[in-house]
Amino acid sequence: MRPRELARLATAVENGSPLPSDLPHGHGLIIGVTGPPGAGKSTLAGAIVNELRRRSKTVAVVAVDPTSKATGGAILGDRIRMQSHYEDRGVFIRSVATRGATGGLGRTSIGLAQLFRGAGFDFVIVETVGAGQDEIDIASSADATLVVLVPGMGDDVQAIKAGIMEIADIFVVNKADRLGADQMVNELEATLSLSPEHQRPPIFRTVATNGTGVAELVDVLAHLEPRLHVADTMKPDPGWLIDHIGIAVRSLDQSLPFYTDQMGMALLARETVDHEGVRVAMLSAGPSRIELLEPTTPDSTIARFLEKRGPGIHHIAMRVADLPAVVERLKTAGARLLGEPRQGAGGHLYVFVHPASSGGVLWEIIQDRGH
Ligand SMILES: Nc1nc2c(ncn2[C@@H]2O[C@H](COP(=O)(O)OP(=O)(O)OP(=O)(O)O)[C@@H](O)[C@H]2O)c(=O)[nH]1
Ligand SMILES: [Mg+2]
Repeated sequence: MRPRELARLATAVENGSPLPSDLPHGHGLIIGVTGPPGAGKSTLAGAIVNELRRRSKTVAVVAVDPTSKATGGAILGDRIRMQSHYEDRGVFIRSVATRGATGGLGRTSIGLAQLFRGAGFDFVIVETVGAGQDEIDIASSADATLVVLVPGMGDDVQAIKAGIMEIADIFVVNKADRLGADQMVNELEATLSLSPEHQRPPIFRTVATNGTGVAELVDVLAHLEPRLHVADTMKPDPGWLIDHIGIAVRSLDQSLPFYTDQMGMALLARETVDHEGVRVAMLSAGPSRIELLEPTTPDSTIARFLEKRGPGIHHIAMRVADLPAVVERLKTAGARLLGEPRQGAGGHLYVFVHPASSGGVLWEIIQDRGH
């Protein structure tokens, strides 16, 4: 994509337009960079860009500037351009001002990040200030979030802890050239020591202004695995999420130990749905769930399924952002729906699609609550 075309699309996203429907997902990684004002986030972003370019990686930067679009973007742009990326096609910088954004800063920056990832950049860095809802939203859409702290904010660590500790995948103590860097690292380590070892984010020290420590940080970024995103919130053709997979079993008691004891999945609920002639066990599976279904009457749907096809996957339930739109497309394509969308016990809309239309699996499509 040409820079001018990309800039035009970015402006459209900032103004609330959905992403182009033919935009590919892209292979790149989205990296959130957040922390208190003045921590050196922009300088660090610039240093990371330098290091990534040195490794021949392309990178886009989204900077959320709460104060002024003109100066914020210019500052970040200058930091990076100063370091000789002016006219570099492998770098693309966009700043978002609070006032320019429609539908929330978080949403806008996520949309921009997805746009740049779709445009093919290897990395997309999203800079935001603080630990508010926007940062949490961005963190949940990013493949990793760097939290940038600086020496001398000891007491602040306690204060910011609540919001920021959960979203940090990597801590960076920047301005390590200043007094108190060791103490800052120690305090962080002390705070983190409360959580299990394998869940503790690594801590890096950097001097963003001269690039010290940045290569080590980028080593980690370069080896990140893309995260499975729960919500690609700005996908026009809604990002979908498997809500649960329904599995027909002859006996819950015999089947459950595999899931709970051996797989180590949490049993969320067990219930009997009399009017459907089924006993259900819900298990947690990350953002999704596994639903085990055991028939209680010989004429129930599950009993008949077992008779015909034996134990196994009975249905897949998918959550979508815009159920009416999906139903519309299914109908237009002549898919076989089992009735019209109806309301479930929780008030949500859902519809079933016959296996004949889906390649052999019964699909349950559910309207996502968040929309
Ligand atoms: N001594 C020292 N100064 C630094 C370092 N990194 C950044 N700075 C300086 O800190 C100041 C703030 O840097 P920025 O990169 O603008 O910080 P920021 O976190 O992006 O700031 P906001 O976007 O306004 O929240 C600038 O004057 C930088 O030159 C560092 O590692 N050491
Ligand atoms: Mg900044």
